[in-house]
Amino acid sequence: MMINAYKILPLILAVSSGAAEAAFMPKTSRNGYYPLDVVDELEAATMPKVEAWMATKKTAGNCTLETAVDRPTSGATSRFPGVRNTSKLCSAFRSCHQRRQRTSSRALSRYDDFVGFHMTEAMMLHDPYHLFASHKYFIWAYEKALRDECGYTGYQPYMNYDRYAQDPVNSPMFNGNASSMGGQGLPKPYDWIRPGGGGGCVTEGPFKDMVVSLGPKGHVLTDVPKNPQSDGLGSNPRCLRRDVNRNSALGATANYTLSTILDNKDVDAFYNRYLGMPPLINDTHPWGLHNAGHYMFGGDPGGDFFASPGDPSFYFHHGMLDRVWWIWQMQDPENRINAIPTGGMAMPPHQLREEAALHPFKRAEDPKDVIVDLGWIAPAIPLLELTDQLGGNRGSSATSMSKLVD
Ligand SMILES: *[C@@H]1O[C@H](CO)[C@@H](O)[C@H](O)[C@H]1NC(C)=O
Ligand SMILES: *[C@@H]1O[C@H](CO)[C@@H](O)[C@H](O)[C@H]1NC(C)=O
Ligand SMILES: *[C@@H]1O[C@H](CO)[C@@H](O)[C@H](O)[C@H]1NC(C)=O
Ligand SMILES: *[C@@H]1O[C@H](CO)[C@@H](O)[C@H](O)[C@H]1NC(C)=O
Ligand SMILES: *[C@@H]1O[C@H](CO)[C@@H](O)[C@H](O)[C@H]1NC(C)=O
Ligand SMILES: [Cu+2]
Repeated sequence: MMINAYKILPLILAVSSGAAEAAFMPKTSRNGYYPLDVVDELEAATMPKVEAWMATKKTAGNCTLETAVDRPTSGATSRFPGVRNTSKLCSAFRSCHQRRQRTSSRALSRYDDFVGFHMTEAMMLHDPYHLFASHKYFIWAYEKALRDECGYTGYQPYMNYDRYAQDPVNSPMFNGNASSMGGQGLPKPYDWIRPGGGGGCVTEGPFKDMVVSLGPKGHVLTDVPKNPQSDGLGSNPRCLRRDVNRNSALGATANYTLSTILDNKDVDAFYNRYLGMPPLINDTHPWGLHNAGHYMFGGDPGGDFFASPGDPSFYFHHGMLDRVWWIWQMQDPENRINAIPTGGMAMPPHQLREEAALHPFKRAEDPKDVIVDLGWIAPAIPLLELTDQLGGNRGSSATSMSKLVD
C-alpha cells in the first residue's frame, strides 16, 4: 500500500524552484531566539516539497502557504512574536473558564466543555483511525473558541519540546513567572515516569488560582479527591497540580523527534513509536513523544488519561504533536496525507478494559467512511477531510489547518 517515499523524492525536489528553497531555508531559528534543532532543520528542508505539493493540489480552496495560519511556538521574539508573554492567552483562557458551557454536556464552564468531551469520548479519540486527526480537530476547535468566544486574537502556540527538555522547570514554558504557563507543583509522591520533584499544587504563575473541576477519572496521582460521579464529570473543585519533569521531557529531545519522523516510513510504525508502543529497548527514555510531552508536566489533571485537557498546557503539547505528524506527512505528501494507522488503541490496557465496558466504540471499517463527530465541540466531518493540514475540508476556512511553524 505504501509507496517508498524516497523513490519519488528527487522528482518532487526537481519541481520546486530555487526561490522557494531560499525563502524556506533559514540559517538561524525562525524566531531568532533558539538555535535551529535537527527537527527545525528537517522542517525547513521539507518546505520546497510542501510548495511543490501545494502547487499540484486540486482541493486546496483558498488555502495557500501565504494564507495558512502560523501557529507560534512558545517563547519567541518580536519578529516572530510567538508567545513571549502568555498574558493575553491566559486571560482568554480565564474568560473561557468563567463562561458557562454552551451545551447540555455536564461540563461546568466553556473550557470544561472540551475537558468533558475528551473524558466522555476517550474511546473514539484514542482509536488508531482517530488519534491524529481527531485530536488535531479538537485543538483547532479549542483555538477557535479562544478566538471567537474568549477574546484571543492569536493562535494556539505549540511547545517545541527540545527548547525546554534539558531544564523545563527553568524554561519560559514552566518557570512559573507571569509570562509562563505556570510553574512546578509542590513536591508530592508520584508513581509514573520517575518524578521530577513536583506533583502538588501549582503555586506560581497565571494558573496558581485555577480551580480544576472535572475528574479525576484515570489513575495517576493517588491522593486526588475522588469525583462524586463515577464518570468523573461531577464538580470536584481542587487545585491544578503538576510535576514538571525533566526525566520525562528527555524522551522528547530533538533527536527522538527526528528519529520518530525519519525512521518510521510506515504509518503504523510512526504511530507506535509516537505512542511508545512498545517502549524502546535499552533506552533510558523509551516512552515516545506522546507520553514524554504529557508527563513533562503530568500531575492532575494533566497526567490523567481522560481529563488531561484540563491543564491548558495540553494544547501546547498536542499542537507540537500535530507539527510532528505534519512534518512526517510532508516527507511524502502524496502517500502520507491519507495514511491512517491501524494499530492498537492509544490507551493504557487497564483503562481500555474499563472504558470499553462503559463506552463501547465501533469504528467504520474503511477510513473513508469514518466520520469525526466532536459532538458539542465541533461539527461532524469525514476523517479524510481532516488529514490534510493545509486546506483540509476542501480548503474552507472552517478547517484549513495551521501551518505549524515558528
Ligand atoms: C505581558 O502582556 C500584558 C498585557 O498585554 C502586559 O500588561 C504585561 O506588561 C506584559 N508583560 C511583559 C513581561 O512583557
Ligand atoms: C519570564 O521568563 C522568561 C524566560 O526566562 C523571560 O524571557 C521573561 O521576561 C520572564 N517574564 C517575566 C514577566 O518575568
Ligand atoms: C538522543 O540523545 C540522547 C543523549 O545523547 C541519547 O541518550 C538517546 O539515546 C538519543 N535517542 C535517540 C532516539 O537517538
Ligand atoms: C539490551 O542490553 C542488554 C545488556 O547490555 C543486552 O544483553 C541486550 O542484548 C540488549 N538488547 C538489545 C535489543 O539491544
Ligand atoms: C475563496 O475566496 C473567495 C473570495 O474571497 C470566496 O468567495 C470563496 O468563498 C472562498 N472559498 C472558500 C472555499 O473558502
Ligand atoms: Cu487524548
